[in-house]
Amino acid sequence: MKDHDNSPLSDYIEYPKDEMLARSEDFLNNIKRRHSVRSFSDREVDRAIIENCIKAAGTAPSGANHQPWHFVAIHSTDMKKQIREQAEMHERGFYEGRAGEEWLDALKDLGTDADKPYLETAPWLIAIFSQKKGGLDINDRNTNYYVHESVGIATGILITALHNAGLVTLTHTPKPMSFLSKICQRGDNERAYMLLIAGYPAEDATVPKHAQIKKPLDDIATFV
Ligand code: IYR
Repeated sequence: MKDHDNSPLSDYIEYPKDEMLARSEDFLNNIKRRHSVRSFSDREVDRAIIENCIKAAGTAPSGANHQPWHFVAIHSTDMKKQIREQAEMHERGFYEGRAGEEWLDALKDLGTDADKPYLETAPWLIAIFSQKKGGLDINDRNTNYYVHESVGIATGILITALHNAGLVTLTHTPKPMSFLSKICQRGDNERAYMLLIAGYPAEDATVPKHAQIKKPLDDIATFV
């Protein structure tokens, strides 16, 4: 790569080793408090907070830096109502048979069902779309690469940013999700990837015990 195509890494911060360890511990302790929450308060959350979290998601690495994502931040009562109606309709089909016995068994400790009142209660729903074609310019229609990976990373950063701001989230993937494209009026180039619910937790919010069991390091990592 030509030198003049790069600029110095001027915003890197090197922390002293002990501070680095302390920061890694602090982050771990903080992110351990992230839970998927299924009962939301209707308290309002400023749009500026959601904007910052989406901007944070937009810094994610992506294939060829095409940034193959679009976030629709939904505050509209009418759109939330439509989304709830459609999601519950599909989820009823899922829970009443389409899921199959093994899948329903895997979900039983989470206590989920087809009722999704939080889709209307929470102040914000963020519909995440992946883009088949794109590029740096909004009008580009070049091939996108590693779309699923890229949008997954951006979504992870979004969830982390929302948690860091002091909000709770739920990742929701109604099946099928194509109704989201229609309600959000997204074109053929985009595919619904996930719906994030974001807001304050309800005062009586709970977290399933099952969801709090995280695999120990030895089960998730190998150091060689
Ligand atoms: N989409 C359904 C079912 C569901 C599936 C999985 I995998 C989960 O981890 C949780 C729920 C729902 O939202 O209820």
